[in-house]
Amino acid sequence: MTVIKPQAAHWGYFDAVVEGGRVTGIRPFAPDPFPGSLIEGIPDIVHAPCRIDRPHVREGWLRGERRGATRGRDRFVPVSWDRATRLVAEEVARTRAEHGDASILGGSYGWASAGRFHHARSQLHRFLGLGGGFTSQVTNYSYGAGMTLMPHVLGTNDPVTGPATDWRSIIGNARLMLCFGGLPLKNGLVTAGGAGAHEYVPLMRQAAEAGIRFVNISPLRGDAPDFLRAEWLPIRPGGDAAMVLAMIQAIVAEGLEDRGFLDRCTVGWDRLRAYVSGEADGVAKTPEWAEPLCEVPAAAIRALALEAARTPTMLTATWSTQRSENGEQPWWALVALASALGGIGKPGQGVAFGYGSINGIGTARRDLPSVNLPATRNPVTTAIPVARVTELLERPGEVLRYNGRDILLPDIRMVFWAGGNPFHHHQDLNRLARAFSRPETIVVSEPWWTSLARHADIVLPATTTLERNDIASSSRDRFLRAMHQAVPPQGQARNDHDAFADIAEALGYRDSFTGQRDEGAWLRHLYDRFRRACAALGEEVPDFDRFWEAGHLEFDRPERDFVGFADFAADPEGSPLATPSGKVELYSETIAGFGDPAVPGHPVWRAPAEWLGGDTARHPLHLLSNQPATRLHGQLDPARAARGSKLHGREPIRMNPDDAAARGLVAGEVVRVFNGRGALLAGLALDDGLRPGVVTMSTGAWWDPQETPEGRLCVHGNPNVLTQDRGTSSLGQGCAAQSCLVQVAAWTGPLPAVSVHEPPPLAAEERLG
Ligand SMILES: Nc1nc2c(c(=O)[nH]1)N[C@H]1C(S)=C(S)[C@@H](COP(=O)(O)OP(=O)(O)OC[C@H]3O[C@@H](n4cnc5c(=O)[nH]c(N)nc54)[C@H](O)[C@@H]3O)O[C@H]1N2
Ligand SMILES: Nc1nc2c(c(=O)[nH]1)N[C@H]1C(S)=C(S)[C@@H](COP(=O)(O)OP(=O)(O)OC[C@H]3O[C@@H](n4cnc5c(=O)[nH]c(N)nc54)[C@H](O)[C@@H]3O)O[C@H]1N2
Ligand SMILES: [Mo]
Repeated sequence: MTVIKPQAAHWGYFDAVVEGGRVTGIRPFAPDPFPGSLIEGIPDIVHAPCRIDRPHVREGWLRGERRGATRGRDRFVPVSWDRATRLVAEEVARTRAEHGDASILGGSYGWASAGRFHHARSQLHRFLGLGGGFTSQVTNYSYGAGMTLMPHVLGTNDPVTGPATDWRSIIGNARLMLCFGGLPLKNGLVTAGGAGAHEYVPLMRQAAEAGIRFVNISPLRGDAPDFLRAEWLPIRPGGDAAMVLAMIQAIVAEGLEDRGFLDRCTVGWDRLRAYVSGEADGVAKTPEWAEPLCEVPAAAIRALALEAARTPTMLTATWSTQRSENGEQPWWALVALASALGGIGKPGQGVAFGYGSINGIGTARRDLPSVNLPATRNPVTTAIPVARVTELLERPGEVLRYNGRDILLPDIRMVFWAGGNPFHHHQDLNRLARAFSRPETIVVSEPWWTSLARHADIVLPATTTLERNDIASSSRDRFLRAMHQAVPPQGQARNDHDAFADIAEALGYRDSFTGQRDEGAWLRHLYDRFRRACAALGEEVPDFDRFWEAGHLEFDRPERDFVGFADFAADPEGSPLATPSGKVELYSETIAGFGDPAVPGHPVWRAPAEWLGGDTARHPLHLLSNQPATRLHGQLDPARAARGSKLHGREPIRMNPDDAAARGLVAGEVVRVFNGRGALLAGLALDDGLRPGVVTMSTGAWWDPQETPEGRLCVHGNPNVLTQDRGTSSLGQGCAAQSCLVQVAAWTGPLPAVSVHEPPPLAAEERLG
């Protein structure tokens, strides 16, 4: 018998086709104009051999080896749920009693799954928060530097997270769109919380048909889809701030800046102008100055600047352009360029980030409350910027400078992670693994044997969304999805909520954790809250039973196109920004007051330490580790699309044919990619749409470290063994993964097998329950 169940993933809504208790296929969500192909991997992962079938405990940990290097190499002992529950409860209680609540790291950064009640990180925060608190993490890997900067400059993160000026407003009003990092189609496959409709592809096609001229300023030609017919300026990675500052200089030199806008709506223009003109430091930031830095010809920079000054222009940059050393600067410079052009607040003009980074930026959204598990209070107030996790473990008792504050780093004794994977997301994985040997206990909840689960002491097997009921919802979308349980939990997997409820019971607070509700009661409760909040906004939505039966809700598109900062630009005194001056801060007294010479009060050019403009003697290639087209981060790596993309089972590295020829490398062969931090094996793919000197590898191949005659290698191709682990700056402390130099050579040794999609070595099951 075939059963169809409505479901959702970050990579789209779908119907699950269920036969004989197994998911055998999926059908795309009918209203979705561009469902993408990632959803087809669902059956592969729900029934994958690397599902965690039972709770497990690391053998050495059971023997009492707490701190030390065996983590990640040990065997695992299968145990009962009762035993695992007791062990976790005892460890939480012991750690709190001996070392205090702040010694538990529960930040648990990660994307987890689409359903909002069973959202693993929210459940974990509730569990740890009600139990006394935990050290947390703030900001994110996506745009951590940008989101710390923008409140100082624009008083809001809207141009980063959305709402951003609608594509329809761009289509109707812009004639030129400058895209730093391009508008890569692959990134629109996903929306956090689930996408009912992938609307950005049709909208981009309309923009091309409307005759807007696109310029793709990126090391990769493929970052702009062919249908945009974009001009390609193959910029040197990390050179964006120089190019943008030079555009401002070129505009000022011709007297083309919008003085009216600058006077009415900004502060600090005089100081920025003095910097770009060279009055301040004797160096005029002319296109000729910028050319050797960004390697875009001076004539092209000047021509583009003057064209933008005479044409309705939209500016955008992908989020990755701030995921590098000094990543705050190109974004602040773009806000300054948009101000000089006077476009902020005008339909289809100004600046917004991420049109090419995720589905839902600039597309119609609900602007209704989301269906989220309500947050509980965390009695511990210590939180680190998320990408400083290794430093947190490495230097307890020391100080981390972030956004003008000093954070005293606590001594972490226990790590609890659910719904994220630092061995996917973090940089310099060999260093992270060393830092991970320091805590006494690491608890991980995961459906799959990811690299993080392999580095845990206690492993709790979690269900996937297909094994539970839930509601999918995203503020970047205009749908709401009922997710019906499609198959029974696989093996002994359990929902995070149920697992944490039992641990809470052992610790004496089950009822406050569950709120005395089960899954069904929680879904009704969350939906009813949502419904009441909608009613308060004048939006009628059906009751829970009708929603559940229908499988989804669809909300109308807003009638008017959203234009960022329209009210402010029309009346800067009446609708001021939430900055100290109420205006766009091209000079920020606040940031200047932080006193870091690397991040002065206005946007500047600061050369990265690691880039093609620096010391390239040993590692002459710039590695960009961008988002994968074939999966979401580490998720779906065992599924068909990602598997099919690999070469000899390794993640592809893309390289310009000239760089390959210079090294005697041929397409399809396995190569060794290395620098001072690590090494990996990859399959070589040639691409003449890559700027020479730049190589790219997508993130997400599960880390598979093995000892070989050539040293320790990730034999599968996870680029995070190569990336550097340092903050963007003391301001944002964001992830700087894109500033990374490597070398590539032929691999002549025997080819080690990739073993990471199989379960790790197990010891015999424990007898005593
Ligand atoms: N080099 C480099 N590194 C990067 C980036 C880059 O550009 N370059 N990008 C960064 C960015 S922007 C991001 S957002 C991060 C992403 O990093 P993460 O969000 O940490 O990556 P995911 O693989 O999505 O991890 C989510 C994990 O949650 C698990 N999970 C899913 N559902 C459930 C559930 O219901 N319960 C439990 N317990 N677990 C569940 C999944 O199996 C998966 O292992 O990576 C960052 N890392
Ligand atoms: N299919 C798929 N889509 C995804 C994700 C996924 O895992 N899979 N992850 C989602 C997440 S969590 C996030 S945060 C977003 C991230 O979205 P982005 O950060 O925008 O994605 P990336 O692919 O890392 O970067 C886009 C392009 O920027 C270019 N670029 C990199 N460095 C530079 C530079 O210095 N200068 C210039 N001009 N260009 C540069 C690269 O060529 C790269 O291809 O993607 C989301 N979308
Ligand atoms: Mo992200």
